[in-house]
Amino acid sequence: MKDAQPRTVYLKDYRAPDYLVDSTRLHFELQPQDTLVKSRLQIRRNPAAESAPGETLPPLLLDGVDLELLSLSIDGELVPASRYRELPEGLSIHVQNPEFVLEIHNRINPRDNTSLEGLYLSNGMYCTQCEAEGFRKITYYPDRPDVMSRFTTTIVAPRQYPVLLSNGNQIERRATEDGRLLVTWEDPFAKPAYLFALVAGELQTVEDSFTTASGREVKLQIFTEAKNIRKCDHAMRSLKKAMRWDEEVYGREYDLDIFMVVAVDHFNMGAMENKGLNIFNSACVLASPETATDATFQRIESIVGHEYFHNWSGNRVTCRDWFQLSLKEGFTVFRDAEFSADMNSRAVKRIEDVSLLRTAQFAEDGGPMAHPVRPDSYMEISNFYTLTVYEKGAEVVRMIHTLLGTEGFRKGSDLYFQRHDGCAVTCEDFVAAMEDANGVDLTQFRRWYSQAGTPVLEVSDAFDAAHGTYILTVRQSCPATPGQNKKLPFHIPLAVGLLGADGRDLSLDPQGTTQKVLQVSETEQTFNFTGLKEKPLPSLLRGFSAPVKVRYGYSTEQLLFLMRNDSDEFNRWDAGQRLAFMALEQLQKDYREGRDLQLQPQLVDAYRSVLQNPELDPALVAEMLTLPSAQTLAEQCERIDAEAIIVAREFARGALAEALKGELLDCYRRLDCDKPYRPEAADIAERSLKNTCLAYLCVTEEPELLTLAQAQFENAANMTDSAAALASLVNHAADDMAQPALESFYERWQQDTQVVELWFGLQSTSARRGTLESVRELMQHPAFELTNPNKVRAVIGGFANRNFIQFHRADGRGFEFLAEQVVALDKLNPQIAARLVTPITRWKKYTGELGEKMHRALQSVMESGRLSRDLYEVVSKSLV
Ligand code: B3K
Ligand code: ZN
Repeated sequence: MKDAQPRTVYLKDYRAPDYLVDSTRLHFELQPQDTLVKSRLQIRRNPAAESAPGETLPPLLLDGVDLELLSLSIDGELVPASRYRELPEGLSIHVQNPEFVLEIHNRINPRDNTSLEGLYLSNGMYCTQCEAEGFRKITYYPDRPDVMSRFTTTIVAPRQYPVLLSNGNQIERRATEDGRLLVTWEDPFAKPAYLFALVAGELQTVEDSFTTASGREVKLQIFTEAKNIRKCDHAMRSLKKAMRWDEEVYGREYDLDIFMVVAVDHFNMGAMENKGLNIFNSACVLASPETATDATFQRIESIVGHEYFHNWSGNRVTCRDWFQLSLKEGFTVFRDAEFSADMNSRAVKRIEDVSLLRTAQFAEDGGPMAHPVRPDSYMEISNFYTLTVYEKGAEVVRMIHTLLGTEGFRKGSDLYFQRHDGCAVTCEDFVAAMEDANGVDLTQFRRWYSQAGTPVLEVSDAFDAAHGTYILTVRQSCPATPGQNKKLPFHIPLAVGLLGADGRDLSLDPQGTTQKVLQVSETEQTFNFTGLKEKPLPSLLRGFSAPVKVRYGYSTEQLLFLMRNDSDEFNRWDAGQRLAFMALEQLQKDYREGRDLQLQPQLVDAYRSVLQNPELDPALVAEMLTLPSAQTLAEQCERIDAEAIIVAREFARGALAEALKGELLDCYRRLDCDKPYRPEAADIAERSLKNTCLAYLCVTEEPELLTLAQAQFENAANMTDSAAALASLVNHAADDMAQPALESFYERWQQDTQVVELWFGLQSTSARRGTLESVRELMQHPAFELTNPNKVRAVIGGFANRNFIQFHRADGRGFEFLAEQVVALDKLNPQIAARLVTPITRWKKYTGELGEKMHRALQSVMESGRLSRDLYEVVSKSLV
């Protein structure tokens, strides 16, 4: 385990590497506890490295963690101990020539590697995860992304591992003299070590092919254990769609003759874009209609797209250092979001993404770990694979797209790929390419990369009737974040439309434009719209054109009007969210002040008309009927009163269900048909609305409505309907109805890992009293493994992140439980532990005793003994 040395790495200290590695030959002899790694590196002095005048050659520094060094030689000669030093995390070697061949032999232990970084075993299959700094757990190497090398990899393994994979093309496959299998792969593209991959196992494959725009045939293969072979079709279809989309939208073709995907059960995140050999968490690639929900189908499409798109935005052009992570991640998330929007409903995809941003990223930006899209420092880079780097980073790229337009953006991306192909570059290089291709100046815009925090726009307006001029005044500010007290104004593209009294968009110029992107760049600015006859109603931040909070004093009537009329579907939904937010705030206040609770009748009427509007996309209706989550409400509070949030939201859901029972039931019945399952947008939309109605109906806890859920559960022919019904039963039915359903579900699906994970999640997120106790029991279940991140996320993560009600129980036991699990996990898998602790790091925002209890739980983690560097960074920064 890495120790808790609080070393901090700073962006300002970046220096080009002293040495380059032109070629890397690796040779693996696989054994569970005793894998032998031999590497042969062709090394030379980097001509671009800084060197002091007259300086002799600097030492060669290699990273290495948890390795047993067997031998070290240079140009065929063993290096004597006097010429190298073992460091806590690597080697320092005295160098005599500017060019040499370094050979290293070392031993590693994949079986005991529970960190899931480096080379490890998952259900008997060998696999690797090297990003960000996992290659150093395989062998000694300059493990930094600006060292790019051509890799050749030989794998020798016993016969029970017939599939031996690595990056690039297979160039050799034969038996060794002692009867083992030997396979060699050669990757023609230079790459950093973080894109290295190796897989060995007894795997089956699904094959297909793709012909690129220029007519090259690419072999596509998905590898998985035999039992999952029928769950690969959707991923394969998604891959081919992604390959075509990248050609059409970005002009980017795939560059090798083979593209492989491997499904692995033990994986720290969703997937990894290793060159030519993507490795996926099984949960993010395997699906069949009987076993996966619509949400899973869509997630698979987007992750397959994401990893594939990295081949250009990440692999061909990579990051100079890890501070530049958003260069590849922000851009690639933007690319995958546009891909999903093109394949499905654009408005719904945007709503989902913005909801995540507003709930979780805004909370991160307002919490103790807040950092800019391009962080200035870190203790452990794994802690910076965050919503800020990914989702806010994608919003920053989206804003550039908005500022330049589709064609301008494409010119910029073409120039970026052409200029930097084969190089390791910076966020600055990305912005410069966008500027140079379009002749624009994005100097001020760059602050989005360097300043943390969520900007707030206060908007007010006035109408000068005498001149027909409408004046919008925009003031921007940004709260202080750790290490950044004062912020300079951002350049914010603010998309607006103006609605007339008839609900139609007004023309904003003689050409009839109905939407403008205002360039907000000062602390306070006014924008005039002329030639208007009446005071319009502004529709602000259309499509969520910037990751900011907009404050404007909308009245209830104005929000109802926008909900009915806004031509921007996103803002129609957003008006409903604002309305619900106002109603819920009032309820919280009433609750705190001891008044009877009553839901605003206008909200009920608004929801009724949404439900009865046949013109709206059912998926959008489902989104519009969904109240802001408790987490979203919490994020928007200055201080969080969890109890008031829970009471208000539960009350509102109950009141809506009661008032709209008839309409919900009609809608449910209309959509409850047994069409054959297709994971297509139109069908997904109908199921989503149907199940939203079912969830509301079950809130009433009326026996005949719960029977609907029971019937749906028993008759469902797809997992979407089955899981939705079961969730309603678990949350709202009495035990004698819910328990048998849970048991029969497990009985039926116990052999299916992905379904068992879903089953865990349904229970850990149950809003019913006693969930914490069931969560503890689930951890004793034979299917639970603390060493499997998916199981941990389903059981512990489900409870801590997706069960606001039970996690925040007043006795603080939820927090204590989390602290206990985080400490236990840190010994096995520091990355997962550091991520899991997040909910209790926000203790400062909570009011009263709950905040104190959360604080104590966090402190108990710190006091539990030696922490990994990952967990230490998060906990120490959150305690101050
Ligand atoms: N690039 C990987 C993330 C690796 C995380 C390492 N801790 C997956 C992705 O973003 O595509
Ligand atoms: Zn990515």
